[in-house]
Order: sequence, then structure tokens, then C-alpha cells
Amino acid sequence: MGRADVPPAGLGEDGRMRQTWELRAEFAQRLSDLYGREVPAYTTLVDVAHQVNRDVVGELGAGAERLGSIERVTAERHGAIRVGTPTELAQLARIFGALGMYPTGFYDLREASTEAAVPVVSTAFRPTDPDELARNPFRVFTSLLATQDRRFFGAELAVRLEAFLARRRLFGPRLLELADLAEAEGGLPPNSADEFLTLATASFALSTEPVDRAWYNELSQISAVAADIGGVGSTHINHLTPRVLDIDELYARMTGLGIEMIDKIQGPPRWAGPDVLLRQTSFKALAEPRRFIEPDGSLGTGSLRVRFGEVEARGIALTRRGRAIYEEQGVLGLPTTEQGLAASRLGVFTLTAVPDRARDGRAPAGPELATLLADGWLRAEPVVYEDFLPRSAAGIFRSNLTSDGSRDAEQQGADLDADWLAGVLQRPLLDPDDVYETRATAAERSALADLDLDLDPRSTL
Ligand code: OOG
Ligand code: NI
Repeated sequence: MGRADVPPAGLGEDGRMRQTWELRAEFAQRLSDLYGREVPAYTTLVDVAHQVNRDVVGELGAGAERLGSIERVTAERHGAIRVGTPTELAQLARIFGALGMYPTGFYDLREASTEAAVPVVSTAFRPTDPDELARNPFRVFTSLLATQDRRFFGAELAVRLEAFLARRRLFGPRLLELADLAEAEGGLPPNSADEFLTLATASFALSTEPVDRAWYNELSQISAVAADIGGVGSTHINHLTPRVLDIDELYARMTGLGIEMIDKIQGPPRWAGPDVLLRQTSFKALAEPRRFIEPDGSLGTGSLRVRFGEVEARGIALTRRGRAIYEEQGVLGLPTTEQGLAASRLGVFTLTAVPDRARDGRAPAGPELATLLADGWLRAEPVVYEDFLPRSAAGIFRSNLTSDGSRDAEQQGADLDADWLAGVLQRPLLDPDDVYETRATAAERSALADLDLDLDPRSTL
């Protein structure tokens, strides 16, 4: 047998390269299986979410799929992961890079929560290309502990905390090597894909290593989030969030099943207009058995409540102007129809020219968007909000903390901004508004070209 007949080493049956999106979809599935085994109530939440979605589709038909096909919505999840050091976050960025998920958005939860101590800054790793989102929109809200912020961690404690974190290794060299390869090649051959996904999934499993009780408690005094991140030797998936089409109904059904939910649904309230941005709620963190090393050195048992079951409903993305109105006036400052959101450029939409509209010899009066929409020259498809809301995120963190922790307002906070985070990540940190604007503007330009019109210079979002 000549060399050419020998199958390349390490390839499986079909030898077909697993593409980036397939790795992402498979990773999301494996994480979901893992988390379902670890937190059985998650499985209940997913079941109830799917029932609600089926009912909404039954009631509304195709209208229920206005913001994504039922297949996409059913498979859709976001995860939440928390890490302790810039090195850990940069490594995580390589793993997510292999899955086609790029850091998007800067969320400073230290500032978003005035009541509770939430000493983290966060980003979301997610696909940004519309086709990639359609294939699998898996995203992970990822938080980094701000050990350098003296309002939370005094200098002496910060030294011990940073030393503790520097000793642990969350992601091994083989995992990172495969991640880099997958990102460079746009995928992996099946055997390597399997190895990569196995190692990646395992690094987010809850560890059975005993927790140092005194150390964990010391950090808990400052913030339960600090203890969850810096009090243990590994990371884990905190929650995995399914998407539901009617979150009020889901909240009621979960409560009806006797499952204790947090006080409220975060984000915009239910209203008469179209769903916008993001609404979230969760069941309360459950006690999970853990082993401890007691202060006297003996091995003990106990439990920790850190993992909760979040669920979300996604709506239409808002433009910068739309978002500013929402921040000032809430949803009641927004138009109550999709057409109104599109025509006012407060919501993000992709425009398409209506085919054959010009057949009767008429031409559009001009490039004015509201008129083109009203006269039926253009059709507007809503763009779903793929990101997070800092106040909701802080609210979700907070409603699952057993205490508000403490912070010393006399101390100087650390200046951690989006540029700083990009430096930590060692890759560009995308701005969600830019991502939406690029997509909407490209669609608008091409729709107008189809009508022999130029982009309206006022069309910037
Ligand atoms: C993240 C909390 C925020 C969201 O979806 O906004 C969050 C965490 O608990 O690590 O999950
Ligand atoms: Ni979440």
C-alpha cells in the first residue's frame, strides 16, 4: 500500500474536519449534559421552558418565530463562568476563540450594583456573524475577579488571594494547544475535536476537591462571588440559561411547581410593545453538598449555594439612541410597534427591498426610511439582542447572594475599563453597538441599492 492510501494519523471514520460551529454546538451540548447531571433542577427548568415555547408556537404560529426559529430558540443557551486572574481569562479567550466566540461588550458590575459587593468586570464571548449565530448562538457571560480593587480587597488580603490564584491551573497545556490549532485551522479533525471538547468540558465540571473552610469564609465576608471564584482551586459553570418565549408564564409555572424563584424578572417590564433587549429571572441557588477542610485540618462535609437556574427571554436589539431612551425613560419611551421602532431607528433591523415593487413604473419618493417603510418599498426584519444588561447581571448576581458582603468606600477603586480588559484578553474587545450597526448598515446599503437609492447620510444609528 502506497503512502497515499494510509489514512492520516488521528482521523476518525469519516475523517471530516469538524468546523468551528460544530465544535461550538457540541461544546454547548456537552456542557448542558454535564450541568444537567450536576444540577438536576436545571433539567426541570429546560423542560418547562420547552413546554412554554411549544405552547407559544401553538398559540401564535409563525409569529412566535419572529426573533429566531424554534429550533434555534430551543437549542439556545448562555453559560456563566467566573475566573480569578488575567492569565485565566486570556486562556479562556483562546478556548472560546476555537469555538468562534469572541469577547463582546464590557460590563462593570462593581458599578452596576450599589447594594451588593460584586467585585467583577465581565464580557460575553459569543459569535457575531449572523450566519454563525443562526447555526448556534451559544454565548458565555464571563467574569473576572477584580483583586486589585482596594474597596473590596485590602492590600494584605489581595496578596494572599493573588498567590492562591497563581498556584492553580484551570486549563492544561494540551487543551490550549488544541484550542490554538482549532482557531488557526477553523476546526479540528474528529479525534482531536473529541479530545479538545472532552478537555474543555471537564475544565468546567464542579470539583470534588475539599474546600478550605476558613479561606472560603474569609472571602465570603467580602463577597460570596469572591469566595466562589477565589476560594476554590478550580472554576465551574455557574449556570446555563435556556431561552423562553414567554418568561412571565415560565415564572408562574416554575412557582406552581414549588420551585423558589428570585423576587422578580430583571430587565424591561412586560408591556404592550414588542419584546426588546433581554428579560431574565432564575430559581434560587440550591444547596450542593461539598467537602471541606476544617480549620483544625479535619475533613468535613457541608454545602454551598452558588449555582442557580437562570432563564431568559430575548427581544429586539436597540440602537445607541434607542438604548439611551430606554435608560432614561424605560420601554415607555419607545414606539409600541416594530414598524415604529424600525422607522425611528431606535430598534435594530435588517432592511430588504420588496421585490417587484417597481413593476408598475413608480419610483420611491426618496431615501427617507420612514416613507420607504410606510410605502412598502422596504421590509424590516428585527435583529435579536444577543448581549446582556449590566444592571440585570448585577441583579441576578445579587438575588442569589446570601449576604450583600462588604466594601470600603473610602478606598480608591481600581480603574478597569474596556481597554484594560482588551489588554487582558490579548484580543480585540468588540462593542455590541458596533456589531449591530455594521450589520444593519450593510443591509440598508444593499436594500437601497436594489431600489437605486444611496444610503441616507442620516442613517447612522
Ligand atoms: C453572571 C451573572 C449575570 C446574566 O445573564 O446577566 C448573568 C454570574 O452569575 O456569573 O448571568
Ligand atoms: Ni446568565
